[in-house]
Amino acid sequence: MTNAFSVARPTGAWWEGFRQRVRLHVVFQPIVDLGSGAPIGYEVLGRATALDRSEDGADLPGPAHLLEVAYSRGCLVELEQSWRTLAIETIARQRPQHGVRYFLNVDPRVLEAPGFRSGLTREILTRHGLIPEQFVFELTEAGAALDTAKLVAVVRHYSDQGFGVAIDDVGAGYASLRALLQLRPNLLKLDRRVVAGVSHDGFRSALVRALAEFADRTGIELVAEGIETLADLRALIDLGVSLGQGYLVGRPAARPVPPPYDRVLDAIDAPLKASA
Ligand SMILES: [Ca+2]
Repeated sequence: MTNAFSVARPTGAWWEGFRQRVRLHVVFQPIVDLGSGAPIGYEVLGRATALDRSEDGADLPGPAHLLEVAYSRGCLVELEQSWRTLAIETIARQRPQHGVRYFLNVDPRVLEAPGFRSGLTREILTRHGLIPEQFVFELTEAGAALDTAKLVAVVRHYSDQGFGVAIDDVGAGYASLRALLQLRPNLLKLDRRVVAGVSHDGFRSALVRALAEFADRTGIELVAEGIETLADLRALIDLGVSLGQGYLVGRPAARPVPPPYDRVLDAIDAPLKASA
């Protein structure tokens, strides 16, 4: 397999130019226990803002697109590490809440990149008095580009160090079911495109119920992503999905703060609240 980095590596000048024009930062989106509202963790999302918008003329592409650009320029490791370091520094400053985990997105292709150094994240954590057990790596869809043996190695690489591992965007890509069988992750994140409309689509709700049962039997945690309506939230609780994330649950914020989820629970019918 050809390695894009070996060709693109000399374009490190692109990265320097990028860093001069762009401010990188991170935001935190809560993941809650849908029944009680207790936050079990926060997904850390990378963001980028053009420093001089007039010069740029247009908004920067979203994080996923930016990662693709960085990959094509041979700078995936640099971008991932920058966001990850920012995340860890921000978490360390906040004094992490007890029992709360931080979910970091990882593009599995970084492990194949020449600039990648094993154990770096752990070193940064140690420097800040944090431990791997407080963190979960979400393997993104880009992992489909790697073969399964390599993905299994990625999972082992992280779980051997004590990190949790989640498969991200389950249901969005064709490789997900196969990946699920072979990777044996700690956690599944159900893609928003599967979740949206679960309240009024019997086909969809049957699939979610089956996955919730699967998660229950295997001891895997299941998080529904992209919860945006009360009807879908109500349906998810009814289907046995215990954890969730989305604009209705809590919006991304500059700091990891518990969302006002009580108000959302209050909006759910009282009989259902009692049964949940
Ligand atoms: Ca994610």
